Amino acid sequence: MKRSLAILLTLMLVVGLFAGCTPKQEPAAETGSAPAESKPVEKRVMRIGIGLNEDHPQFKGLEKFKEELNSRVDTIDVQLFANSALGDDRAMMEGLQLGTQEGTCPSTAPIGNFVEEFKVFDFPYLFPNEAAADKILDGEIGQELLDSLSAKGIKGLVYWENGFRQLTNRQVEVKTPEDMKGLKVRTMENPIHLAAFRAFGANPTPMAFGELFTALQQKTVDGQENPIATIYYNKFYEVQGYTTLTNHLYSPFVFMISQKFWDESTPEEQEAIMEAAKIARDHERQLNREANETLSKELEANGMKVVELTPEALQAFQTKAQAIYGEFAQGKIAEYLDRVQKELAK
Ligand code: KDG
Repeated sequence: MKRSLAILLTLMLVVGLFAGCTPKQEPAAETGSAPAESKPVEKRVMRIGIGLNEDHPQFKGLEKFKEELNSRVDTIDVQLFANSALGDDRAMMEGLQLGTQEGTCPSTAPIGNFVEEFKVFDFPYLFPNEAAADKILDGEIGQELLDSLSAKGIKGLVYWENGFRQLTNRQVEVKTPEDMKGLKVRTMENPIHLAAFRAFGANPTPMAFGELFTALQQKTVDGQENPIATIYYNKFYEVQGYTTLTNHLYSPFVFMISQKFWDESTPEEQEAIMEAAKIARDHERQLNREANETLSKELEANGMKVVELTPEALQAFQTKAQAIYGEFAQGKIAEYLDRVQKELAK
């Protein structure tokens, strides 16, 4: 009797113990299905690479993107790579197509090698100011072009800003196109840029951004052209003597990810990616505009001479630029150019 009472008490104790250890379960859904097991969240990696360095507003924009995305979803692990660590603009776009990386933010210049119509943004002196550029890029024309990337395996999210490009060189105080005669200038890999610099009188050569500083240092090229923020943050003043404020081209960035990554994202993730990309765009544009406005003085403080063009000299550059429009405004590019110019004229 005593023994069976002991067994009974032990059994009650064991059952009681187990009941205490079992995690509380939510009541099963009304459909009667089993309660969902809590699995650790599996994160997908989103590797984003750029050519510029960590000090540049572009990288700050990517950090903002990461922060905003993380605050919305916890399923994406954003990893950032600066300084062409994943390759140059063109190689990184190919990386999106091949699936070796998920995101990048190139200038529009190399994008024309993937989708011809993008070359509409490469005509010098097209946009008069940033506000006009924002209107076109964030409007219908900009969106159509972003959408055209999907056929190439790329999801164009939004436009960020590289900005108005300026000429730098080692040895000549360039005040007019005549001063550029024979100057060996690195440009991005784009036929319209090359033609524009030939029209200005220079001897242009395309080169990946990652090779540029060394090429300037070793005098393989005499000069290059980029917005003030890049000239400053990449310390081109260490190897260049002059900046001429030519403002010859407004250069947009396109923040893009692989179409595959986008398609594999849930609607909630897609919404979060778009929201974060837009917040980061506004942040990046603001930082970049501040940098482009204020850093000329810093270039001078670092020993560079910054040259402002007279209205006549600016006109001379614009006239030479205009002369190449006809050669490149063909087919679809011409259609887009016409639409952009009409929109700008409004
Ligand atoms: O991260 C962007 C850079 O890779 C590149 O687009 C910068 O304007 C640029 C250039 O001159 O190559």
